[in-house]
Amino acid sequence: MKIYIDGEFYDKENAKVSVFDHGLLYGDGIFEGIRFYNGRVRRLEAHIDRLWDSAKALCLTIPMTKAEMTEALLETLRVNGLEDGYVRLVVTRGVGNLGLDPNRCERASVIIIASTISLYPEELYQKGLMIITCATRRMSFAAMPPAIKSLNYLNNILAKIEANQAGAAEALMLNEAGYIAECTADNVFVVKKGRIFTPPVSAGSLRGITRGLVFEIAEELEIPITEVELTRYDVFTADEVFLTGTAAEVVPVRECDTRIIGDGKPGPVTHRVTKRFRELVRTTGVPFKKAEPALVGAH
Ligand code: PXG
Repeated sequence: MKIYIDGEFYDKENAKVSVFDHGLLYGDGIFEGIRFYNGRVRRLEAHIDRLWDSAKALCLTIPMTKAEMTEALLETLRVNGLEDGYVRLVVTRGVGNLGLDPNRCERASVIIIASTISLYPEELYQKGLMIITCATRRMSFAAMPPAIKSLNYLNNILAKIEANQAGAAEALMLNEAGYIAECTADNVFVVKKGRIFTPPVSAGSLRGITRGLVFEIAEELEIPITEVELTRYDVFTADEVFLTGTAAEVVPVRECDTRIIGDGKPGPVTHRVTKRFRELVRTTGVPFKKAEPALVGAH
């Protein structure tokens, strides 16, 4: 495994950051979790744009251009020789001193880690997840906008601990008004009478890249899709519920807070969306392999 740090590649054992990095000391930094399938990076441009938006919101200067970041990411995939997997882009505030002032950090650090990922076994995609509503509320956007994909995930981790304690796969997080925000690393979708509903990002969620893909797929398949405030009642009484995320992809929910969703089996809308999702990710996206020199110009 070769890990990119600030323009150099390091073996796993030697890939290290300073204990004075504010990413470690204060969670001051941002990241993206990106999937690649069949030698193609899924929605790379959208991930790079979201990284830059997170940086803008935090007054964090990324020390390279979007084109340079894209090339560094593709090069990391090439040197690691993977076809399918997960790549983590991290930008930390960089090395500073003890004291939270970001002005003391001279230069942000860029880290790129390519690996493999498998969140849930295939069985759960067939059967659906059991989830719970947790007591931990999604943090208010007035305090820390959940749209910033920051290195501070403690709000989500507190929720995940509740899910673990309940033996659930995920935790449904509500906002302070009691409306559904999202799960700990996934956006939430509800299907009722053939229509798809999902909370607006302003309810307290990340603007998920997979979420965006579901909007495109729904439009293509002519399934009506609407952003609307949702409550637990809407989840309990839904025909189908599914979650989306880079890691989870599109995953059905079977049960929430002991209520069985629909007839307890992943429904037809979830099936159609999942099928199209799986086709799209294998055939679209940014290819990262260089053509074999002998083949260049062969056709
Ligand atoms: N909400 C939150 C809070 C997330 O962290 C999503 C929704 C789904 O967004 P995307 O863009 O992935 O469709 C996320 C995504 C990890 C990991 O390693 C976390 C995410 C994605 C990939 C890996 O924990 N979070």
